[in-house]
Amino acid sequence: MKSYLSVAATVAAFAFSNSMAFASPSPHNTGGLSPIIAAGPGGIIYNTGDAATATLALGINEDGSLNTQPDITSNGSATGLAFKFPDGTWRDGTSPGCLCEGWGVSVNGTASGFADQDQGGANNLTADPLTAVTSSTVTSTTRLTSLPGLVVTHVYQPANNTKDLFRAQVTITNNTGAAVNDVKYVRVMDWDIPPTEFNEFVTIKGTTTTTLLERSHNDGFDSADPLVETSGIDATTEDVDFTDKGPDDHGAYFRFNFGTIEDGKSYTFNIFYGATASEEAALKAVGAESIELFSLGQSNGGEATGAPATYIFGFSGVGGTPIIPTATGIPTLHEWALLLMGLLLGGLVWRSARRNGRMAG
Ligand SMILES: [Ca+2]
Ligand SMILES: [Ca+2]
Ligand SMILES: [Ca+2]
Repeated sequence: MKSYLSVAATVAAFAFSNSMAFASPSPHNTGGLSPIIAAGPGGIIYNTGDAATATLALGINEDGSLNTQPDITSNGSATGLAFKFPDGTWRDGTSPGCLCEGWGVSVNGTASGFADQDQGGANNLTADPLTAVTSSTVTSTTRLTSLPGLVVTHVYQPANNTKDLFRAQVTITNNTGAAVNDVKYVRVMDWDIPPTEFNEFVTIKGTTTTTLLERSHNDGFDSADPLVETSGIDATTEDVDFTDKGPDDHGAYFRFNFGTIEDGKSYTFNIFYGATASEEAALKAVGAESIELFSLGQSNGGEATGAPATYIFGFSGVGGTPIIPTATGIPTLHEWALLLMGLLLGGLVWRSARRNGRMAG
C-alpha cells in the first residue's frame, strides 16, 4: 500500500482540460476531475494493431481497469473505449467527464479488491507490470494485496470473430491454499456517448438467461467493490433487460457470482468492448462472439439507428446463452428444418454452444 501512495503522489498533479462544451453532465460527472492513479504505465491497444488503420482503441491501466494515458481522444481526458469517427477523431464512450470504469473481485464475502480511476485507482490490489504488450495486446496481472494467492489476469486482445470488438479473457486463479467461496466479479462503466456525452441511451440484454449474473442496472458510477451493494440510477433497470433507456447520464453495472473455486483451480470468462457505426453492425458483432449478456451505449437521437456510434460492452462464459443470432441473417426454411431435426435428436448442438466458461486446473 505504501508504494501505491508514493506513486500516486508523483502522478497526482496530473491536470487536464475537461471539455465542458457538451450537455450538462450529472453531479457524478462534474463532482471532481479524476486524476490518473496508476502503479505504472498503462497501454493503448488497437483492433488492427495500427492506429492509422484501426477503428477501435482501448486504454488499459496496469490494474486492468480502463481509462489510461496517453489520451488519444478528442472528447475525453483519458483513453478508455474509443471509436474512430469519419472525421478521423477518436471519440471515447466512457472517459468524458469522470473516469468511471472499473472491476472488482471478492471471495468468501470478506476479502475484496477493486480498481477504478474514479475510486482511487487500485484498492487492495497489487498489480504486476503489464506483459504481452504489443500494439494490439496487453495482459494485466493482479492479486489481492491481503490474500496474494488470489490472482486475476485480464488478457486484452482483438476478438476472434469480428473486427468490431476487443476481448478481455479474465481468469481468476485460486492459489490461496484453500477453497474460496462466493467468488464475485464486478465490471462497471459510465457510458458517455458522443456526440451527446452525458445524455445517452443505454440498453442491457441477457439478464434473464445469464445464470451467474447476480446484479445489474444502469448506474455506471457505482462502486466496483463486489462487497458493496449497489442500485440503479433508475430502479426499473435493476436485474432486468431494458432497451434504449434515456436520455440520461448513466451506464452499466454487472456483478457475477462464480461460486466456489477449489485450491489450485481457476475460472475463466470473457468481456468484450467495441463500437460500430450502427446498431445493426453492433448486434452482428455481439452475435459473432456468442455474447450472453451485453450493454449498448447510444447517443441522444441515435438510439434507433445506432448512428453515428454504438458502443458495446458484453460478456460470455458467464452461464448464459448467446442472445443474438450469428451474422448469417435470418434462417431459411431449410435451415429451420435442420435446426428442428437437431433439437429432436437431443439438442446437443445447443448444449455445447451454451457455455464458453470453463473450470481449469
Ligand atoms: Ca465518464
Ligand atoms: Ca454517462
Ligand atoms: Ca437502440
